[in-house]
Amino acid sequence: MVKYELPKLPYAYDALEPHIDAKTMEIHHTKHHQAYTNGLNTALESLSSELQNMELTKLLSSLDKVPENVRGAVNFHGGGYDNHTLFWNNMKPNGGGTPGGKVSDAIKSVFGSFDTFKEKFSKDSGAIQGSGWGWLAYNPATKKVEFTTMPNQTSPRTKGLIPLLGLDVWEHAYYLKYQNRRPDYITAWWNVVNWDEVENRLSKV
Ligand code: MN3
Repeated sequence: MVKYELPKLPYAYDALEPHIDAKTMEIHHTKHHQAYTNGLNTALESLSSELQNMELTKLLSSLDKVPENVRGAVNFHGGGYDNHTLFWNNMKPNGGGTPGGKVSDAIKSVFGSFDTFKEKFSKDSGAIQGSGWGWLAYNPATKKVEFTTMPNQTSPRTKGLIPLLGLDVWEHAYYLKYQNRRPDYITAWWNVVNWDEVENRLSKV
């Protein structure tokens, strides 16, 4: 059976300063993401070998095939594993700005303008009650991008969507630096968005 391992960060813990502080990054990666990794490995132990060997992205979009007694654990820890792997890579030092290429076109065709999209993404992610994520995702059914929020660690893949850009708004992602000021964290986060990675993901759908 595949044993998932905590992926390495593509940059140093302090690389996203001052927008996201080093201590938050270190704890988020070595404690939280590690916990989802461990939880996923434990959940997989009770699955059939067919499901154990399925790619995680496929497994998350096929949760109906997972026995009910372990489905919640796969949804939570598998989603947490995949979401955070995406998250680290959709940030980079000196990121931000506006996207170009296909991402820009896709956003404008749905939201009208990048600014309208950014405002909606920020506002609706900020309004998530409790823990969750804001996502820009590609919908293969409509062949368009869309914005969606997801609760806790539930992956957009569970709705048949392909995640392009995710924002973790769990308190563990910002509390040390921003305390209760989630909107300030979101405003700062736009400065580290890695649009090249988003373009890369969209080009593969
Ligand atoms: Mn997190």
